[in-house]
Amino acid sequence: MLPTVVPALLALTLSAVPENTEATFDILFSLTSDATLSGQSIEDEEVMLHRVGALSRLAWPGETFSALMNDPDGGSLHHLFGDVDAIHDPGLGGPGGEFLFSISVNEQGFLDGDVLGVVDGGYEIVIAEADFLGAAGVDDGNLDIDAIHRYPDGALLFSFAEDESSNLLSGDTAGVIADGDILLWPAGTNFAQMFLTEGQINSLVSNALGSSSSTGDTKGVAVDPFNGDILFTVQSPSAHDGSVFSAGGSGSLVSGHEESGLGFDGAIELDGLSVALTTWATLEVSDPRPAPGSSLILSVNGDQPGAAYIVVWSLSLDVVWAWLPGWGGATLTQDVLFTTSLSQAPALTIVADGLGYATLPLALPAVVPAVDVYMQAFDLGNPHFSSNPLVVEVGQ
Ligand SMILES: [Ca+2]
Ligand SMILES: [Ca+2]
Ligand SMILES: [Ca+2]
Repeated sequence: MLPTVVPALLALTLSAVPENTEATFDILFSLTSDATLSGQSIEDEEVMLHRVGALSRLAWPGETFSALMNDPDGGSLHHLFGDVDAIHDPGLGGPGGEFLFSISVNEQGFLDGDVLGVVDGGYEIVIAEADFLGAAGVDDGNLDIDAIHRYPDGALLFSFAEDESSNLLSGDTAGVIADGDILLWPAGTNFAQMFLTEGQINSLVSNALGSSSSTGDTKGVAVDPFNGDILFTVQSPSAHDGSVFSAGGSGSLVSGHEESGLGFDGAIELDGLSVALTTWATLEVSDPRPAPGSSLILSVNGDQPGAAYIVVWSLSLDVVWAWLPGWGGATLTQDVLFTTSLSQAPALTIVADGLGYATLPLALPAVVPAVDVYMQAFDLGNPHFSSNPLVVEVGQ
């Protein structure tokens, strides 16, 4: 479906706050800053899932991002991205739904203006910062992507993290693409175009909240999977910088995905937004770098009460991943640890409670070698077969 700007948008005036029906889609989001959720620390590089009426839960723990980094330093510890500031779930059949994202600073050879993708064995650059520079006419050689949505035909919605001067495009100010603007890059073309300016987004949010608002940076963009409406998050006002807005209805809050409904212990701001099209039970670890003799807890948090999971271990991620339902790939190398963990399947099997939550406490021996242990959980009884992989860096 090709996006179009509702013509009435261009002549918005303040009107009654629209009545909203609750969203029937789940969202993925990332935070601008670390926060706590029911006492659990959530980091700004992690990606959360929210279903209307439920607490948010982790979808992409930091230990999954670092596992996929595949130890590029050659050192003992995996690099963990400082912050993820743009996310998109295309809902395809590959690993992580063929998840796309951007980071907020240049790290490990990746640029903050690159769009990265999860592929067999790790990450690849799907759209390079240099391509955005050309498509948007940004001539200072540097930009930071902070919002992305890719349509099935390849057309891309995106936003910048900072204002950029352009020799091709203008938003509300001639020759300037503002950080609040959303651009459209049609499929198969060389150039992007202005799609929604920051001023238009101000009007949408003002209409949604029934009060005049200056939204600043647009920090996330997505598309309603049922009606094609543009969804977005903004930097301001602070009471709603953790809320999802829709361009539908001349501007509306997405009911059920407001900041107050996401379940965090305090105020939050979202810097990445996607509709969640890929679903899996998430494997987490209480301590990603446990010391010898310490204890840790593995947990699987999904939406399948009573499901039985087997947690399988390996010393490395394989280079080629077999497709599986759920997270989307069987990532573990079938080495000696893999075989050993399978042979101990009864001890590594855990059953989810009525909320779909299962835990496996582990006590490490007092003497263990420094080793990376990769883990993935598999549910033999339901279609959400594979969890995300993660890495636990023992004794390091
Ligand atoms: Ca983030
Ligand atoms: Ca970025
Ligand atoms: Ca932006």
